[in-house]
Order: sequence, then structure tokens, then C-alpha cells
Amino acid sequence: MRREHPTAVARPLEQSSAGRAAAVAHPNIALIKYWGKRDERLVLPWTDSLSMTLDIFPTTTRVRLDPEAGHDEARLNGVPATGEARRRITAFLELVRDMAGLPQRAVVDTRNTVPTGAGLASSASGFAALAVAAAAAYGLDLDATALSRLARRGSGSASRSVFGGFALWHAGRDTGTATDTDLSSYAEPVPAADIAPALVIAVVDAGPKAVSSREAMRRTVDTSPLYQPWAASSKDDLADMRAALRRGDLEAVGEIAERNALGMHATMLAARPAVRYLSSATVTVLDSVLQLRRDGVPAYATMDAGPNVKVLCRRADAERVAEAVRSAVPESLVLIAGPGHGARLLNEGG
Ligand code: 2P0
Repeated sequence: MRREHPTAVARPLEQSSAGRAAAVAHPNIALIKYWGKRDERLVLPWTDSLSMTLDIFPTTTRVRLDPEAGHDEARLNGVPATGEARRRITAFLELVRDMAGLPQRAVVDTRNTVPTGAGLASSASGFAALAVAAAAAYGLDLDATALSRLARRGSGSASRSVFGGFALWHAGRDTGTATDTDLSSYAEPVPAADIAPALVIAVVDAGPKAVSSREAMRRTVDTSPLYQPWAASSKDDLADMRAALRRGDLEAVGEIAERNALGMHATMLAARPAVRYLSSATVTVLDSVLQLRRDGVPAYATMDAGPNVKVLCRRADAERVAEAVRSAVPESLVLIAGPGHGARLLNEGG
């Protein structure tokens, strides 16, 4: 069956809110991971992924067009963006300008509340908020599917933060032209029974990571003998995960998420040279999660491109889980998150 993809409709700038807009978005944590691109320019992954958007760590981004400016300006938490961060924001704005057919440069102001670069998906909330704010500031009238595709070009995981709750990002198909392929890779909400979930986030190290996830993914795909087997098993994990969410089986959701994440880290450990994000503190938290399960508390761990651990459990067990993790790693910062909303425009009075 062919799925119809609503396409973006550009509006003239005069009809948008005077070339400025603000948006807020939240990070998401993948329960079925995205790890590896088959097309770096279009940010197309090898596998589908599935995540839960959080209700903590919002990113707020303001975009204002500046007809006088010769280049884009971006500030991250008040500090001018430089290097790779600046390059990625400018490349993203170029894409938006192409879509809108407008030449004006922009001033971008981003406020992150998540520790940047610590494997807590600041690029997901960051590019989801930037996609929504920049599209509005440049007068593009995009639906959520199109915003998700656009956010993907900034950072793959951002495609999922456009949506609240559980979201599935389709890897897309390579059957047609680059345009068709681009259209086929977007996120959408996933049907789920109410499992009243919480993610207990153990920040064992808030410092920036040694290897960017971009570089780590590239190295894994290019050199890890475990990559293709993991990608194949991730397909089965996704099918099992969707079924578990539909029937509201939190224990199955947790088990599948944990095995998928450990498998992803195994692919990195087998890369040449190895990429190891997990630290001794990570393993200590993993031990405490095992102990919780032995004590009859359903709790399951997932880790991203960093040493921090996110523990999926029932909302009703979240305090107990947080306490167990805190006493395992007393120097960690432990937070409780629930399912959050998708990215949205802020009404700032014009
Ligand atoms: C995820 N991660 O699914 C996976 C699991 C980290 C581990 O998405 O290169 O910042 O910008 O597309 O989205 C981190 O990668 O990478 C990520 P790019 P992104 O959440």
C-alpha cells in the first residue's frame, strides 16, 4: 500500500509572524536504537528506531530573520556557537532557506536545559526546536510529518522529538530518487496502551563525550563485524516492541529495550578501534537494575552515546528505582522523567 506524504507548502514571508518564531522541544530516549547511517548527507539510517519523548530537559529556540546580516548567527545558552555546532546550524538554515526560497540570514538563540554532549540527546531536542522555529520564521507551512523529515536533516534522533509519547522513525526506502528516499524517512506516533512508564535517568558523568556519536556510528558501520547482525536483529526487536506497546506489557517493553541497547553497545565495542561509552559507574548502575529485578521490581536499562543510564520502570516504582540507583552511585545526579509532548511553537505575542 502506498502511503501519501503531505508535502510542504511554502507561504510568503509576509503571512508568517514577521520573520520570527520560537519553539520548544524535549529530548527522547530510544528504546530501539538508531545507530548507523546509510546516507550521511540526507541523514538516512540503516534501521528503524523507536523512542519515548521526555517531559524534562526542554530546549527553547528563537529564530529571527535579519535582512541586513551577511551570515547566520547562533547562540547556545547565550554563548556564540563555533566550530561543528555552528556549521551544523548554518547548514540546517540553508536547507530551510532553500525550501522557503528566501535568502535572509537568521539569528538563532537556543536555550538547552540538558547537559550538552553527554549522551542525553541535546541534539534531538535542539534540532526539533530549531526545525519548528525556523520553518515558522521562514514562513513554511509544514505538517508534523514534514517537520519530522526536516528535523532529521539536522540530527537523526530529532525526527522523533517532533512527536510526544512513543515515536517510530522509519529508515525509509531507497527505491526511487533521492527526493523519494528523503520523503520516506520520517517519524510518527506509535499506538501504545497506557503503561504509565517512567525513565529514571542516572547522570553518572555530565561531561562531553570523547567521540561524537556521528564519528562513532561511522566507525561502527565501517569496521564492526557485529554491526550487520545487530541491525538485522533490531528489525525483530522493533516488531516485538510494537506488539508489547500495543498490549501494554511494560516488562516486555523493558526487556526488548535493554537487549537492543546492549546489542548496540556490543557493535561499538567490536569496532576497530573500539568505541566504549560505558564506564565503571554505568556497570554499577546496571548491577543495581539487576538487583531491582531480583527484588521483583520491573526495571530495565538503556544507554546511548555516553555512560549515563536510563532505567525504564513503572511510574509507581520510579522513586524506589531512583533511590536504588542513587545509593549504587552516590555521586550521580538521578532524575525521573515521564512521557512528554512533541515540539511546538510558542506564542510570544507576535
Ligand atoms: C538514538 N543515538 O537512537 C541513538 C542511540 C545515540 C545512541 O541518536 O548524527 O545525535 O546527528 O544523526 O541523532 C545520537 O545520534 O546523531 C543518537 P546524528 P544523533 O537515540
